[in-house]
Amino acid sequence: TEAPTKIAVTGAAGQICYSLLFRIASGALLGDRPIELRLLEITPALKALEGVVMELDDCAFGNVVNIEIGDDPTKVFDGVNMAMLVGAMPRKAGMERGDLLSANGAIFTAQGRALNEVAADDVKVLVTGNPANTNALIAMRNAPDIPAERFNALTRLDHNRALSQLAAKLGVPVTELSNMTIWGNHSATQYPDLFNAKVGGRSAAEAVGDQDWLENTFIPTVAKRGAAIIEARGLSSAASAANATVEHMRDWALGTPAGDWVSMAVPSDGSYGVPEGLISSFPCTVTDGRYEIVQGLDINEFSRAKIDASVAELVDERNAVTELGLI
Ligand code: NAX
Repeated sequence: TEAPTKIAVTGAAGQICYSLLFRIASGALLGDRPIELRLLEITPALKALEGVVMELDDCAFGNVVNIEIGDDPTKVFDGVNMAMLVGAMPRKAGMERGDLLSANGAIFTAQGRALNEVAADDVKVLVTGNPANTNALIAMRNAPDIPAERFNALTRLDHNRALSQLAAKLGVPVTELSNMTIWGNHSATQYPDLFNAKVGGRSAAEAVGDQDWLENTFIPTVAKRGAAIIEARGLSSAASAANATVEHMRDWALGTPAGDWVSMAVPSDGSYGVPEGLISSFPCTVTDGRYEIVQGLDINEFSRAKIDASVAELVDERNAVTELGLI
């Protein structure tokens, strides 16, 4: 029998994981392959996590061979092939940006070190917990023995939001759209690019033919969608964030479709003028479990300014965590 793929998930008793774990366990990530779940939580949430595990048991998923839970990353991450880092410290009222960065810094330095020590050689790490790009940078820099390219951050939710808004505007099914890109940071400065996106093979910006909509409706709607969900639901996006987390990891493991690409925040190799080492979102294709940043896309003046602004924010965040001694 095939050895199970060991999948670590953090923040396992939280909102996103209440969707995510069931999607992973039902086969949305790796199909019928046997899996072992390794679930990390903070000590006070372990009781609630036991309840989630009871529910996972009650689904009687055939491919889940084992579930381990715990509050010690060096135990939970032992031998893991995939790590989805969802748990993070949310911004509370009155919290300064520096406080948020240090609270998350403590989490992601410890988890980066633990992965470095005990994860499997082929581990792939995806950070969903915010500030996702900078948390991934912290984990990466604290795991010097793991190749840097194995640390990604999630911008797939932004990517899917952009596809959905574009499909609604054009009155076409999302299946007619391809080549969407989110550039930069998973934050309000992110840049969803309609110039390189395609509808039926033609530039989506051309098909829309309305620069005012693109600039003043589309971009802010995608960038502020998280806030709109909180406003409507009273809670932040969870099922859609779980879906995006599964899709990113699935595509990273199993590949992207021919002729298309996806948005992944990955350590920059200097492509498109993004400083090397920053974890920034790019258009990526994946073959045989390895991703590549799509090269040679045309970046017009409008796109250049938007990408530069988001990358400048990532540079600021990197400077802040450097000053805090986290990397
Ligand atoms: P919840 O607050 O419901 O759950 C987070 C869980 O993480 C809690 O159960 C908490 O106990 C746990 N946790 C805290 N510190 C931990 C640690 N050191 N080790 C293990 N677990 C720990 O938040 P949820 O709604 O699930 O969101 C999780 C994170 O995803 C947040 O940071 C959120 O901002 C972020 N998001 C990221 C998105 C993205 O597209 N990248 C979109 C959705 C979401 O906003």
